[in-house]
Amino acid sequence: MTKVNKLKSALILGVTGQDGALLAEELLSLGYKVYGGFRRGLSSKVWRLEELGVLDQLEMININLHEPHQVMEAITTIQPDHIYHFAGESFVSDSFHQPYSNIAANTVGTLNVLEAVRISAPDARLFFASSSEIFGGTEPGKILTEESKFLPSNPYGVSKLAAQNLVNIYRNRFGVHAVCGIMFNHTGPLRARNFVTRKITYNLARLRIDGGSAMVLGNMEACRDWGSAADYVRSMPKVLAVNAPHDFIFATGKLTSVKTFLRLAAEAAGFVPIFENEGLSSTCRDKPSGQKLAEVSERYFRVIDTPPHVGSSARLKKTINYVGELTVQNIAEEMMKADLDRRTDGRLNV
Ligand code: G4F
Repeated sequence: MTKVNKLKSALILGVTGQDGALLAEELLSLGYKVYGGFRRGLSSKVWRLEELGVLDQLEMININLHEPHQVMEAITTIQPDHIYHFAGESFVSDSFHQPYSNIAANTVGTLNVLEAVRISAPDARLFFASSSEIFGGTEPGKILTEESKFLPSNPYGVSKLAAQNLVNIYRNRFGVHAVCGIMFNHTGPLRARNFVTRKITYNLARLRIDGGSAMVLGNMEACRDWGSAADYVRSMPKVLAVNAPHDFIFATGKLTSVKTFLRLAAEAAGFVPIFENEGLSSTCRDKPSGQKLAEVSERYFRVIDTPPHVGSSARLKKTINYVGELTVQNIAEEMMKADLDRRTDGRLNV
């Protein structure tokens, strides 16, 4: 690891994921020396960094957040000005099957980062990616704010809330400059395929170009406040530049159903989607060809699905003048284009 003194430096934990890769690109464009933390063997896939053309500009560091000494050593050596912590488990429904690893990755991992900052890089500024899952089923029908009650409804939400509480304690008790971004669902072309938006665009590209069987979804009526990962990530360095650390909701305030996202993406792929039947019998077809695009199976329904909720980014707007640029329709179109291009180029494993 080489420390370059004249540049501002940033360490991104979880650099191979959607947000990590986008932020790496953003920070490089802002002139930062960027260290990319990744966990070898678990999330060492670098396709996003390659697609963005930034991999060779990063200094990649293997850091297992479960190992306090590794975290401490990396942070002590690099002495980053900024640390962005995205590493951990992010697939909500897995957290019911692997609650221990969820809590270990998301809560204990964050504790190890906080301890390393407190002890060996007390001047570093830390951004922690928390989640709207900390709200669970709280205050139905209301627009959620940073002051809303936290009531997680799955182990993932609990792991993020515990980590967020730790961040708050380190900020208030030890003076660590730490910010939590309470991230509502955000997506874009670099989303992993297990999340529903990318599952949809990946499969629509397959159906458009190669044909084959319809994709199988869970609850098409489920709704989320979907924002643009690129919009959110671009504002993170601005949030860290603010001298008073705080927690901030990143949200659009608008709900969209899985069905609507499917319709927008299918239209962007050149289909004319029509929906038939209800519930488990729901299907989506292309009207002119009759090709079946999607059907529903109980297999993808969740034991407990977090109810729809929307967030207010008023604090973010007020503090850094945040304005999201992309609508859900823009996002669906961008994702669809990326997946059609990848399939045309034979890049299917991303
Ligand atoms: O895309 P999803 O898996 O994302 P989910 O559960 O909202 O979690 C994401 O957002 C959270 C923040 O709000 C993050 F904390 C978390 O790390 C992650 O980034 O599911 C979205 C909705 C759910 O209601 C789900 O039940 O889509 C519904 N859905 C319907 N069919 C499906 C499917 N989800 C998936 N993954 N696959 C389906 O076939």
